[in-house]
Amino acid sequence: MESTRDKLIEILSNIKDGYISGQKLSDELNISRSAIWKHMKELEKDGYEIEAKSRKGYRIIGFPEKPSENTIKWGLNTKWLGKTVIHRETINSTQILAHEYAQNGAEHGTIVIAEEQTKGRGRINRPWNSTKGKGVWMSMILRPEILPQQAPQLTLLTATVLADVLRSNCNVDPLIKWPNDILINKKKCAGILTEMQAEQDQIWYVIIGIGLNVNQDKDDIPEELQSKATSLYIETDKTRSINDFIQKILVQFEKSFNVYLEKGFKEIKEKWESYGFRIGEEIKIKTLKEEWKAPFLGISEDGALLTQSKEGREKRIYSAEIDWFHS
Ligand code: BTX
Repeated sequence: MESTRDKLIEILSNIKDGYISGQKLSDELNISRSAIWKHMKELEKDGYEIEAKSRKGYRIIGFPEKPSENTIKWGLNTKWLGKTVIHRETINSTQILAHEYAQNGAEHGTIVIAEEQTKGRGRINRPWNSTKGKGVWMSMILRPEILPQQAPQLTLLTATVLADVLRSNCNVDPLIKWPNDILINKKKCAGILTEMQAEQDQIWYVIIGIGLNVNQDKDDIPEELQSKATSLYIETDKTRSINDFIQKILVQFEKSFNVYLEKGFKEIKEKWESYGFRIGEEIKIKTLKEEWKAPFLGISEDGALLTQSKEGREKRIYSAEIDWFHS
């Protein structure tokens, strides 16, 4: 159940202009005006900035740095993405909780975020290291009206969104390693995991998980990952607001998603290719049956890697081991 404190924050957050009087708050929350005043003092202790003006009332002018449902929604400039935010301090995986919410009918655009994941996961159940408070660990629940076979396009779209946000805000040069790793200086800074529930020709829901390393320093990254993982702090020597990143990702995702629905995959594909790591270069490909070298030509509409077969014919690769760092 929502506590009085949560209701108070919600009411204050929803006042875009002006103030709300102590009397009105006390009526709405059914508590005394002195209880309201005590709550305000508690909020201030937690980093909320509250302005109290005589004869006008109260308003919030600043939120604490730490992410919460309210801090994420405060000033978030989206129409449908992030209108419902589910936030947890610690959780096994935001994907697992997002599946539960989605199965119980959570609306399109609901997001699930956590400060810390104890069982963050990557593709094929690989572990995703999610240091407490140092990164964006978020899952988005979407109910897109597209065919199940188009869902991989959403992963590629998400990769372009992350690359755009990093490039425009952090003065870095991100590249996307097919299909979905975001690299900075050849090390992985973010990963994307797309999971869905669908029937033959209908998607029930898609969950897009984003893991973005923001403020980890070298010691936060497990030793076995140090040669291949990085964070924005390691790359730029600057700590950044996690809240701010979440909002920027949500705004950019909503924009790109709308472009995708209106115009199809073409623009997203072109953008993806503009960020594609080693596109146009020769790569080493290894499938169950064979191993060969061929140029990386781009991606196809269904998200496959376009290359050439040993015989030089165009070939789509859906899964293979690729030696990205040597050719
Ligand atoms: P992936 O399978 O492409 O990458 C997983 C691999 O990446 C691991 O095997 C490991 O080598 C490496 N790795 C693990 N943790 C990190 C890290 N923090 N930074 C860089 N490399 C790492 C990528 O899967 C998809 C990751 C999605 C994570 C999000 S977080 C929110 C949501 N909840 C959840 O459980 N997963 C998603």
